[in-house]
Amino acid sequence: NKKGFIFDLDGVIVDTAKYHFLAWQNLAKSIDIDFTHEQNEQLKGVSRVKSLEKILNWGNKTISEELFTSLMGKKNEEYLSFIAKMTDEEILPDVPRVLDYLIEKAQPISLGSASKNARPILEKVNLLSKFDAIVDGNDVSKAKPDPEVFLIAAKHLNMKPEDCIVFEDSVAGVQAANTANMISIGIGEKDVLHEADYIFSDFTEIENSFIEELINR
Ligand code: B16
Ligand code: MG
Repeated sequence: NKKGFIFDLDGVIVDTAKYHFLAWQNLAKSIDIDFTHEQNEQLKGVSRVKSLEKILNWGNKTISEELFTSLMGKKNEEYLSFIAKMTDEEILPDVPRVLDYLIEKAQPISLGSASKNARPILEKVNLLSKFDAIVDGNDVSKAKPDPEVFLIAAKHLNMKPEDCIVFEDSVAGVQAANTANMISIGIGEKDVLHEADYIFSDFTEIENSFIEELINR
């Protein structure tokens, strides 16, 4: 038995949301916009362009295209400077255990992330080699909740969408998985991710016996 296992990156494999937050906060400050932790929550799973559009909207600001492009570049530069210092200690609890169990059971594994920085991050935390396919922000034209990223991942794994299982921490990502006709597993809070087929706080709650059930579904 084989299933396609698809993992989101930020908030599922590593907690890079804190770095996105710092970089967006500094950017907002530089153009006199207040940016809160609650607002940052709403940027989870949202692409870089869409995130900046939202921040400008919240701050009631319109800016020139040139400034928009330069702010995006600055945000990413600062974000990359945080990423550069990452180590495998920043992998979220029990993620390696689940990945290794899937590898032991010869299950195909893909990344399905909105981030354009997915590869360097996986390299930094030494997980790149565990994936059979990487689908990220460089491969898609439509952002989550559009199912494109997960459908491309299924194709790369040679699996039918209904035989794929998605791990996601964002509402948009859970919706994308559901629309793709995949099994959605929310990683995070029950009241936020209630649309998911299954919800866990983190991977420490996901036992190998549950993975085994998913494989044999
Ligand atoms: P980048 P995911 C998403 O990654 C993040 O959750 C989101 O906050 C970020 O804006 C987006 O990637 C784009 O990231 O600026 O690195 O291209 O959760 O889909 O893995
Ligand atoms: Mg995420």
